[in-house]
Amino acid sequence: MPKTIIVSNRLPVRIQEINGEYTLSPSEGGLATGLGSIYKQNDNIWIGWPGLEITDESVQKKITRQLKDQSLWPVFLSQEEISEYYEGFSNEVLWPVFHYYASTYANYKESNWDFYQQVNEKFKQAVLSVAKPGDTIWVHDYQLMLLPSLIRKEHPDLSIGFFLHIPFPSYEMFRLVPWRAELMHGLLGADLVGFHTFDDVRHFINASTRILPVTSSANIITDGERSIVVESFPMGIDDKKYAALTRDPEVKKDVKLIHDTFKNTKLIVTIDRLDYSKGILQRLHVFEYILEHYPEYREKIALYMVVVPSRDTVPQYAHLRDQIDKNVGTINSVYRTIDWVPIHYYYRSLPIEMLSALYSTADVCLVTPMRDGMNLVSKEYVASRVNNDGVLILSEMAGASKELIDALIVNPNNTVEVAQTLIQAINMPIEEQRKRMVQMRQMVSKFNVSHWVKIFMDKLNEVKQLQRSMLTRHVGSATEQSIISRYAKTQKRIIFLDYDGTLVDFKPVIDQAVPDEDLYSIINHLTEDPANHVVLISGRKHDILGEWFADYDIDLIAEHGAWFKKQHSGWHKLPGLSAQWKHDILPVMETYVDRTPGTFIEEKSYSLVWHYRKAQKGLGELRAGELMNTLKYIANDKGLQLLPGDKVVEVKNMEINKGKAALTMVDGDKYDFIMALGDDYTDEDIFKALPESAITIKIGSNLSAAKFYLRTPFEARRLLKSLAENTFVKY
Ligand code: GDG
Repeated sequence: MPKTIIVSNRLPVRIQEINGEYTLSPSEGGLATGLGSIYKQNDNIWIGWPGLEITDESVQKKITRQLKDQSLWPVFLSQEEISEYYEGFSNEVLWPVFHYYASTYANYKESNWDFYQQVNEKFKQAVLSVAKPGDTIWVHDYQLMLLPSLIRKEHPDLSIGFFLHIPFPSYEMFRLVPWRAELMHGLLGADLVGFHTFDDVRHFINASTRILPVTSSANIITDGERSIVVESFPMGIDDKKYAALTRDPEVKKDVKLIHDTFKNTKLIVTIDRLDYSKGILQRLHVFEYILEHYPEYREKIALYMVVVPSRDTVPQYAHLRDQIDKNVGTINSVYRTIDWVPIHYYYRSLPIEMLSALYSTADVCLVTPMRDGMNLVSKEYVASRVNNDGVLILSEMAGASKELIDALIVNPNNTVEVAQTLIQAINMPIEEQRKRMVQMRQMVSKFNVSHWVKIFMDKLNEVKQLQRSMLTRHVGSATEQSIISRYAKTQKRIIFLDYDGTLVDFKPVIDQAVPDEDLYSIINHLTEDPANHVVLISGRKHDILGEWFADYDIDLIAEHGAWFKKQHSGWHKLPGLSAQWKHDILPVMETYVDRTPGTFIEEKSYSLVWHYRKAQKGLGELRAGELMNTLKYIANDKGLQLLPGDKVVEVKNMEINKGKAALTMVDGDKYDFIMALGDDYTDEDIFKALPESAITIKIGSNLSAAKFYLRTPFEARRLLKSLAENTFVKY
């Protein structure tokens, strides 16, 4: 039975060594809870580092056995690997860059990168040792960005999902990483790449198309033949667990203790891992600002600050810890009184019961990271407010702010704004608290962690099925044989061929894409058979097509169907067309040429085309969108059609359409073999217009209304050659 393999840097267990014996206890992290429903089922497995260095092989074996009983599979790492791959590359390169701290904290060390690759390889080996065809792999987070491609290389058909728990930065940040192309390539080995927010999705798609030769359309990245779907899946928490905790006797005891201690003070709670991205120092500054500028709040408020030890072997984290100690000490020494301490600071991990007691008693939860992928603390606070009171202040830089819109949203860099918001929170009337909290609780409950797991896995299955159904459409040797045998049995055939991108590759300068000897010989071979009627149907200008193909036994349709030319006779155009509209459209297009270096206008009899193939990457697409928007209304009024093509925007008369043009050729005549090859948007009209029995083939991409696809003009020519070899009608 196919299984699911979860892969993350850490396994969801804590291992403790007591007198040579190892005990395993489950970790309480959100990921462990959320995925618990999956990895404990069937033969599913979770692969990861167990969290401590174990060098002795016999101990490794013993622990492996213990873990196996819990569906866990260890990847043992040496101290050197941990410090170079995890502390070095993951936490001193990726973490700062992805949290917009590149200039302050990123340290691009070659040896860190070497170890990052080496450890990703090690994880690959672990995956390969358990993966079977048909399995689904779900890779988590920034420590394993190379893994999807490493696995894909060995098992091209596996279903691979990747989820990034931290933000994906804008291209301008990501490009700073010396190994950005390798990292991006690593991720694109996945079928589905998930992020917490839509902003991350946008940044990722943008970075991918700038760094690698891939294209994107909406949320799909096309890398050669593969389509990778990119989507946001905001992670949730186990809300019921937090609500249930509030009824736990242990928690109730802690709640009473907190109430007694903070009888006459409003309690503000903050909980974070030790990290510069969490804005802990900035938050202390806000608190100090209030005590200084609003003395009436002294002795009326208290900050309960829990900082969970994390990564303090990394120098920047040790330094941050010292800074926090110092600032808390200064504030407390300046403002404390005999029976009031402004800041209650704990540098340790608290038992979950105490955490729950704090969540359920705090009047305000202050969550002000400078950047955060999601931030689960904010959701845990909401889930713990079973009486629907309490106020959440949330940084707009946390992914959670996109969902918890009823929180008081602040910019964490704005000390005065955060201070005033804190005062607003302390004084918020209970009705308003309830109104906001009810909305937020509904949100946290509906989009909980099981929902997150479900929608990610459902989407991954859907993507895989979509890819499979597309793969079956590639003209492989079996399909080619069946097309040839149909061809050989038929007696009256019509073959529509688009030109650019179908028979010849695109060239930076359009007039360079001239037909070559090989192409002429293919046409000659095809047309030698009197049963074949070959039609070249292109968006090119009619005079150019005439120049190239007038001497051949083929019909020509130029400018998307504005002009027709039967073999060896003259051109005639579609009746009733007017080009008056050009006077209005041309000046608008010219302003885009003036503003966008590398672009130009091509004028055809009944269309105007703005080309941006040589424009700055990204700018061309942006301006194309703008141009389409600008022309939208005027085009409608004038009966024109706007066509976004391959690095072009074309405006033409509505009546002109390759599909209609192709149909006029087919109608009336009884063809028993109809085939069409095309590569772009305008060819879709042909694919849709032709009868169901037609063989329609898209060149270059598998997203199309066509029945089949081929990868390149080279493959298209090869198919035509094979057909031409069967060129004489078999009676
Ligand atoms: C990364 C991303 C994203 C905290 N103190 C104690 C304790 N905790 C638990 C909290 C919460 C978790 O730790 C922290 O989760 P966050 O989401 O706030 O932050 P990161 O650790 O940075 O997580 C983040 C997340 O991945 C998930 O995708 O949201 O943006 O940076 O669950 O409850 N737990 C206990 N005692 C403590 O003292 N027991």
